Amino acid sequence: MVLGLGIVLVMLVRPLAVQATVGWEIGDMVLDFGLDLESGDEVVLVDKHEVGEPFFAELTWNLNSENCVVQIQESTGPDDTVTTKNVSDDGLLGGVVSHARFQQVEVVMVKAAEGKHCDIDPSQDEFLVIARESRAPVSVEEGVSPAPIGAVVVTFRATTFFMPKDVTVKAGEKVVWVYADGAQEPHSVTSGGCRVNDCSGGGKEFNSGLTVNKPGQRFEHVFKQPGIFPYHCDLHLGSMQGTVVVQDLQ
Ligand SMILES: [Cu+2]
Repeated sequence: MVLGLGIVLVMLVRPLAVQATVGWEIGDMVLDFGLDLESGDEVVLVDKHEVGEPFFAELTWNLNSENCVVQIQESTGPDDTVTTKNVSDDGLLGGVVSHARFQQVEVVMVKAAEGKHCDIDPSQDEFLVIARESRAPVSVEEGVSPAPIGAVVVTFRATTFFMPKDVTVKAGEKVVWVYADGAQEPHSVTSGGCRVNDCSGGGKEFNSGLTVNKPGQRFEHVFKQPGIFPYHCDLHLGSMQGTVVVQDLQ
């Protein structure tokens, strides 16, 4: 298992007020990082001057600490007035992982709340992922209306595999797998169980293919029939495995 590290793009506003962010490309905003901020500290994670214009951003995060405040500056109105907003969960991913989208983002900021210490630790499964373009689901089944809110969400990361590993849903419910890592290492969500490292014959029920490789990307599948559905990642057979248990509606 290769531990792929995303490009960490952090500009300390205080005290390094003019240090530019470097190392990322238009269209890719990747964060997988630890932060340690004292009260009043603020980190700018995206600087629009690197892009040249306001951009779309889709945020996915899991921050256990209420000491950390995520904010965006968004330009609105005909005169592009910049307003600062606290980022809060829009509920799209059922609250299992927080999610938000913004259209005209100038910068994304993480601050330590007043009088608090903001400590983000990826090894504690805390993360903030910012995709600077809309990450559409990589697979949408025919005849299924998009994105019912309340789907069961499984996140996966290069460092912590599928979380939670095993989920239980009712027939007809959707499971959404969210790439919540900055590693940009391809993964798949492929149906089928494995015997040790032999997962051959999988992919009959569902298969994302190796297309899930950007933060915020999703793969989703509606489980219509009751049953037990083991699945795995085609590239990380030994470590990335999980099971979806689908219960009858009765
Ligand atoms: Cu994988």
